[in-house]
Amino acid sequence: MAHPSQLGFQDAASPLMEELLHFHDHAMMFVFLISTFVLYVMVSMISTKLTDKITLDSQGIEIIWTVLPALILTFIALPSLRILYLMDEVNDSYLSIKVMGHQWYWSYEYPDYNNHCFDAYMTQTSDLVSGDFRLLEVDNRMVVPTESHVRMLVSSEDVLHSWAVPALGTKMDAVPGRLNQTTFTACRPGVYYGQCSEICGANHSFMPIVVEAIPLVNFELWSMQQNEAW
Ligand SMILES: *[C@@H]1O[C@H](CO)[C@@H](O)[C@H](O)[C@H]1NC(C)=O
Ligand SMILES: [Cu+2]
Repeated sequence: MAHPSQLGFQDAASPLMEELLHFHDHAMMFVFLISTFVLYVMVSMISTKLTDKITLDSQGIEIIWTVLPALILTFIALPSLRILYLMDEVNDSYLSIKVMGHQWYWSYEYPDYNNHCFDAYMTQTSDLVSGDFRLLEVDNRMVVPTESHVRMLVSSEDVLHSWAVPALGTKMDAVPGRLNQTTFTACRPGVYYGQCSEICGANHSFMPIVVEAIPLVNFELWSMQQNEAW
């Protein structure tokens, strides 16, 4: 989760999020270079030394300020497209999980694991135990194995929702009547928090997402326990 008054992104927990962070830094480099340059030019123009009231055109500088921005835009667009298509790719996945948005909770289904399914409601503030995060904990976490491709099938039972976990670089709109897919790979064990990211009604802020990534052996144990409880 983000820590209080955090600036910037959460640490990446999936290869895709790592790519996104790199791209963000790459784009910010141009932003800072251009802002600094423009500020410098504006400040220097306060003195009249750099201006000339009889200049009508200047071929040389016009070529530079046309070609250079075009080059910069290309250097931003190409990596951006690369990540866009990378995020669209759903490789052979180890397991699929179907998540449905509801007003106002998420429900999960594991078709590869005996159709195990459960709802995940936010833990009320009065039920929190010490160390829990207010408005972020749920009663049933979505458990996944680490270092495995997980395919999420996302849809909604009622209105638009969006299933998003920032640290995993995942965000997929849940549209009623439509099924969409996205994928992530958690590279290390951990508990990752997210929230519904499409305004969906009165309790939109109270349907958080908790992904618990554990090693595959522990995941298999977890799924066996769930089946016994069933
Ligand atoms: C699925 O998600 C992608 C990417 O967000 C989007 O372009 C596409 O329209 C969605 N498909 C459906 C059926 O909603
Ligand atoms: Cu929602």
